[in-house]
Amino acid sequence: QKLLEMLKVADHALKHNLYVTTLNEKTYKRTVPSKEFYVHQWNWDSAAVAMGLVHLNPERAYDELRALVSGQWNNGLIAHITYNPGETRYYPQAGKWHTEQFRRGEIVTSGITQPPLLSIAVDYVYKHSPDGAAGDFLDEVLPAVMKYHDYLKRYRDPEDGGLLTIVHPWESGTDNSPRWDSSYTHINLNDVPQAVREDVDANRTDDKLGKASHRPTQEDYYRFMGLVALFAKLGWDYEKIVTQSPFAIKDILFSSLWARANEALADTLTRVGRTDEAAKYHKWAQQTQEALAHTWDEEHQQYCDIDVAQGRREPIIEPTNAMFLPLLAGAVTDEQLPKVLTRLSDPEQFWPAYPVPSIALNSPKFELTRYWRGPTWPITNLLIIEGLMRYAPQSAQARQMGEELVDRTLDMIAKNGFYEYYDPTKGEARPGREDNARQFGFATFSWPAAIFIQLAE
Ligand code: 2M8
Repeated sequence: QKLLEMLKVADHALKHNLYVTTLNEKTYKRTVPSKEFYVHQWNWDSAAVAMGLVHLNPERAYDELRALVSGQWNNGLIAHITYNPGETRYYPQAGKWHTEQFRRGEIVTSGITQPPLLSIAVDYVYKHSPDGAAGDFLDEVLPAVMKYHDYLKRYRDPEDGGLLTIVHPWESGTDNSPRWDSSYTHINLNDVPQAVREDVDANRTDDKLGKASHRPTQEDYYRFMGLVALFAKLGWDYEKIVTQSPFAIKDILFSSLWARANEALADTLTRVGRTDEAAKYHKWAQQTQEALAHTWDEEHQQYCDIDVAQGRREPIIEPTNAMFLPLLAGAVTDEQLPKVLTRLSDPEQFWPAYPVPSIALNSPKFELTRYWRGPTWPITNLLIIEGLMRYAPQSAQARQMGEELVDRTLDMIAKNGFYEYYDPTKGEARPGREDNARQFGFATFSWPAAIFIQLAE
């Protein structure tokens, strides 16, 4: 009964966050993460939303993904934000990116991307569609998805080593993760133009940047916007950006999704009889699995991101939940598996009442309410669940933990409603602007609603 009620509320939340616009004489339907704050379309949020939506209303899932690929650049980039016209509340506003020359007519985007959940969503939506319903959708979206993969391979893995480079913390999806602390020491705040800092200062308000005590700090934002200004100055030329950015990381979360995304794309292509084209993506998936396994650090018992900015090659040791994403990629070796599960199942680290916190509870950097530096996030739980289930056939422990994580995630969401993130110790919701939550109905967040639907299925 409770479950059915929650599904209705989830449906309501996803309708509440729907934006309908007409651009280039076409109608687009985009589900924004939260109508009260994130008023545009975000890349990996929308991918997750589509996977939930397909169970309620397949047409809306197709619309979501169609809208997501609509702003694709000629070089193949699918941006992290596709802007809704007329909305200026969220910072940075559309004009701050200086991406004019890459826009498709009236569709305005940012210039960076996000973890590549897209093809996983396309494959999922296709598989869960009623018979024969998804054909047109696939014809429309598949070329864009393949072009996006080619973009990622070409510009983000120029050395052809299997791991992808992100050039901005926002590309990781885990904006202010402690994973980036050591790289920040190489970004001199004095190098951030004065005008950029003043712009951040002028926008540091709760409605544009969110409650200060929960969100990334002012200095984080100087760095975020300093990088945006630098990339615009480099004309959004990704050959230059990847070599010159002071922030360039081989990200294990991003790369794990990349491996899984290539498998998913290969799967979709195989299903529609395009086996020859699938082979390339299988190969990329395998190459990334091997590369991820090699990032394992025996001393610290974890997979590591690698800082590759400006010729560096420094492994990053931080106990964040990104270290469990290689499960999703199928990159974990027989020898590594028990070690990964030992770490994940430790209540002092990653398995408190409401796992999986974004950083280990016993890390000195753990902060209960600060965004990607403590709270539990439904999106990373979903990916870790998929990862654990991938190892279920060979590990009873992985299966049991996967099932338990489904239950605890559903319970956490059901108890609170659809918030952006949650307290891992009590499972309470920690919305971006807690004190305003009731007043503005800020709790109506799309991700948790869609993920609730997907997990409840
Ligand atoms: C958060 O990121 C945006 C910037 O992209 C922000 O902090 O303003 C992250 O949690 C990201 O993963 C998510 O996609 C986005 C929208 O929910 O919000």
